[in-house]
Amino acid sequence: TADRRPHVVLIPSAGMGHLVPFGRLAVALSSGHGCDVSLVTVLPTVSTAESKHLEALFDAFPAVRRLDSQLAPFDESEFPGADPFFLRFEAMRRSAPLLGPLLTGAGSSALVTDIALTSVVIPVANELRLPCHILFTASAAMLSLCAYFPTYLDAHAGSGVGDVDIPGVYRIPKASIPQALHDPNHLFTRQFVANGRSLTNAAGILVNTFEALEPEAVAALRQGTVASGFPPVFAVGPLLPASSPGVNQANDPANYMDWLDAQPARSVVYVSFGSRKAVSGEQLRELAAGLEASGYRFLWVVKSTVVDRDDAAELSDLLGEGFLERLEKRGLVTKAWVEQEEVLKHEAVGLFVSHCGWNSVTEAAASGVPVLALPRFGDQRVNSGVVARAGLGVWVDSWSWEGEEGVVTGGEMSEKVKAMMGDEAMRRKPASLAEAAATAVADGGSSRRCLAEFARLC
Ligand code: BUP
Repeated sequence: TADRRPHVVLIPSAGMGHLVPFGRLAVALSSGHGCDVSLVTVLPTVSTAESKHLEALFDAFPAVRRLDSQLAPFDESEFPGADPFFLRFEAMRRSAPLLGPLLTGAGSSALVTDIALTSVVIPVANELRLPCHILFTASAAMLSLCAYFPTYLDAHAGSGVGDVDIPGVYRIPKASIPQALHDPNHLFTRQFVANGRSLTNAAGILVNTFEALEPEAVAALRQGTVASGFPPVFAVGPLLPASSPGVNQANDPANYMDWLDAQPARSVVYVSFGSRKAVSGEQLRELAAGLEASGYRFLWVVKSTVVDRDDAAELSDLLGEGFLERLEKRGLVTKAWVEQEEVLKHEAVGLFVSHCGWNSVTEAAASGVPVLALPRFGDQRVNSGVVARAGLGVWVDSWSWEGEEGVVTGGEMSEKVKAMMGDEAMRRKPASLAEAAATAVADGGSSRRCLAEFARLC
């Protein structure tokens, strides 16, 4: 009936990069679009950051219901040495049949699942006669790669992965294709291809981007140029932070906001490489040297392990003898969680040295802060390409990063930081992207209209 309130069940996978946008979508749908919303959780989470985030989210937004799901037994030793987040994806994929009874009990009217679970959740949804949508938490460029890659593999069987020219989008150079995808037997590749093939069976695809940031990819996906029969694409980004104290874990042991308040406008370089995976000790020390030599102030979030629970290393050991003492007045280094959105919106911040996880890119765009891209793996090189193409920042694509050719040296780093911090003109394009982002999510804007249109389908 017309007055029925839709009940949308969101099924994220693992890792902050996936959980953060799902939480934002949950809040947007429940507070702005008249939906009842449930979020499926699998406990314990892989990282501490995820469990804190969930706790704070449910606390601050009681309208978002929590639906606890279980994992079927799964022998992880099948995949020795695999990334713990990929292993969790696999465990969740194998547990998809358990979702049936859970969803029936919850009385849902539509599902939104993560790309990592797509090919296993769609059959469950079909059985229950529920529309199954996807929230793609990475870029539209990655979505187009995901949609096109199975076709590419079929056409290049046995010849290895080279440059991938995505119809209607652009050519992704071989070096930017996520490393795992060069190995057809890699756990991630098997999941990626299965999910890519199933995309056309989804009811719709939400993607956390906006038209001004990725015009080519959004248009090509919508026109069916990337894959024919592609479902409707809703560019709903940048998904806004669920702004409520605590939701982003506002435990500020380093007092970084006070520290930022005391710095002059646009004087601070913010450095963060996301919530997961360590950079090598050698690279951390080169970065430290680069920041020191640049002469600029900096706020640096250091993560040195794949999963935060394992992170016991001392900063002084990671960054080299005497670094913290020498730079005490100029830089703040923390291993704690910071509220990145707030940091990027702070007027003291003039540059973001980033691994280019997609959430970080959208947050930089929304804040108008130029990005110096230091991608490491996964989709980060593709995202860095988006950053460069959109004029959001600079990517030296010959810089290797944890790759065969070694590390980016302190000298290279400091030169780029100085060039970018010293160039006023560099801020113009990011500022105009921030305006475009604000327009897109405001009343009548493209992202806001897409989300409303999507909510009507639920
Ligand atoms: Br670290 C850190 N505070 O201290 P990405 C991260 N974040 O708010 P990732 C903080 O976590 P994947 C911190 O703002 C972003 O929303 C940050 O997502 C937030 O990178 C999110 O940028 C991190 O996509 O995830 O963590 O590497 O590999 O899945 O992209």
